[in-house]
Amino acid sequence: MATNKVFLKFLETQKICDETLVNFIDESANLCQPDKIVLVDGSKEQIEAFRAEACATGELYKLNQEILPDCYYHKTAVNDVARVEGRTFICTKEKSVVGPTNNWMETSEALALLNKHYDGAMKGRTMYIIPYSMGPVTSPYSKNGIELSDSIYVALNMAIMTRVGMSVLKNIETSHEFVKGLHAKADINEENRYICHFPEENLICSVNSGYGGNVLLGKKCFALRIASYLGWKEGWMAEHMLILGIEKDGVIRYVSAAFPSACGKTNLAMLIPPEGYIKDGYKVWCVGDDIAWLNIGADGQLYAINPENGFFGVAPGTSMKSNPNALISTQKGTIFTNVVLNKDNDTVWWEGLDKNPPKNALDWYGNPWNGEMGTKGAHPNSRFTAPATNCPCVSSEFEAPMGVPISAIVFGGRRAKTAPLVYQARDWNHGVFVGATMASETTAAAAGAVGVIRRDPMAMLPFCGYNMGEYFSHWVEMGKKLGDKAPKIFNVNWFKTDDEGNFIWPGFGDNMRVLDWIIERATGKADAIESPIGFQPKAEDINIDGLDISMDTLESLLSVDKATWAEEANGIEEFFAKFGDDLPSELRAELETLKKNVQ
Ligand code: GTP
Ligand code: SPV
Ligand code: MN
Repeated sequence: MATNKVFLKFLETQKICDETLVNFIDESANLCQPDKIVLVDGSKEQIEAFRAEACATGELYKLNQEILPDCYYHKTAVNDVARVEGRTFICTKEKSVVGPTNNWMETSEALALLNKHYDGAMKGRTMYIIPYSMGPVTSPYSKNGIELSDSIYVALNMAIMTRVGMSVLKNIETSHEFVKGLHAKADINEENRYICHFPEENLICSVNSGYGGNVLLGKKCFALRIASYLGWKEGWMAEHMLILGIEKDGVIRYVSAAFPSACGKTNLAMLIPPEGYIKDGYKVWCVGDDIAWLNIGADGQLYAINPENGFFGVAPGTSMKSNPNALISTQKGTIFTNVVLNKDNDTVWWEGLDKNPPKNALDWYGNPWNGEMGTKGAHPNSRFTAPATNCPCVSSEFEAPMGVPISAIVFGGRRAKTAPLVYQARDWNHGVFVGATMASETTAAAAGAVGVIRRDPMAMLPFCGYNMGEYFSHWVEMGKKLGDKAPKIFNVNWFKTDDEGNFIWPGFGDNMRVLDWIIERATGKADAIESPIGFQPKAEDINIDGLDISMDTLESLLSVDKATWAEEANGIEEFFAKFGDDLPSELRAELETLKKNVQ
């Protein structure tokens, strides 16, 4: 109580008086009872002090500062290494608001339950007040958040992933708008873990976790679940999409792409084109690797901003070969979570980094480990938190307040068989259908079984903050507003496998070959043939120069098997049935067309 009063006085001296803000801090502190309250001002000095403190308590481990300057290592609890979809809730007054794909709790019931877990949860701990902006502080599309957290790891991660500091507090003093977030680690008990979103109250509550997507509340909780709801109400869209610029002949065109978690967004966003393409002057610029906020600009086109300021990327598989831009981004100012710690030189390692695993290391459990043990050293969902400005191919438009104009939207997932390498939707509504019927094999990014096919519309199944049927309608409405200025919509699949289960398409940098066709189509330059599921390239229109792939293999990558797609249509029909009358008639009509086309 006393701490609280002192802190509120301090806020007053800083001219921070927004009533909602002061009450939120006051009430949360009264409830959680921290010993100390600290305002995160975003200054270099404070970050440095936090790092030192976190190292002193063992929450962070300082890595070799000569090899990895300003880099630190962190390990989460063994039961707390991924998002927990089963314990993620959208809380509203009426259940109908959240629809059939979300876990629901009634607002006041959820608050009562959470309050029990928050009660005294910060005793003996420090509560960090983290003012952050999703999007460049000067952008009219950006939004403010305040996260109260008792984790110094969260404070340090938020300072990489978002724009943190006093300018945000000043913004709140004038706009009086912000999303409230309260996070308490409590005792990391998974039975009592709750990630709750209250879109009607602009509130996020997280308890009993210390892992990434569950606790960095600006990311999935705000920038997708709460923001998708706000976008629905306000006429814009928050999507699980990377944003990249493709430079060709001195012109840069922008593409946004939605793939489910751990399905290749970070990799595509930082792609390095194959040699022949580089010679021809192609270059890829990264605007964002995970989330896009899409608004219709004054000229009627769709514009994207990346609300984030860093990358929370999957470590395993990241190498100088697969994604040099991502790896270089992690060489300074980065926090590594649940990777291997090399005790010989205080550096980090993970599966797929190189062929030289350390000899004397600790695995992600913290147990002695070396590459000969036959077990995995890094958790498959181990991550790096790296500043976006580290990225060698970061776009010059990264801070652009109005964002970048989008020429094409791409959907995709992990499908071993059904989906071809690429196809284009016939028009916007067909594109919405293509996104709405996306399916993918599950990955380690969420707790639960891996490799199971599930429908994941627009890669938003775990992230849509309201009824997904309404969400589909919102997409249809956005298309009406965009009219002939709407981006063209495509679907890709890098993950088709042969009978032995090997990926057929080389992927990574070679995905440029597919993006090339997409851009040509989006700008009306390339030809296409009509297939039962949409437009497709002629095999000779995908450049395979320098690839170890035959024309026959390429044709099989592009092939669409009617019988398989007839089965797919049945699966879609079953999935759509979930939404009852909330499914827009436009999508029902598209399903009928598909069924006819694959007969
Ligand atoms: P989130 O951060 O969870 O949203 O993941 P993401 O979509 O950004 O996925 P990311 O780019 O981190 O890739 C995840 C995994 O997919 C890594 O193991 C990559 O090596 C692998 N991957 C990415 N692109 C390709 C590709 O083109 N082909 C193949 N075969 N694998 C890929
Ligand atoms: C994802 O799972 O899609 C991620 C990682 O980007 S997390 O921030 O944990 O959601
Ligand atoms: Mn993601």
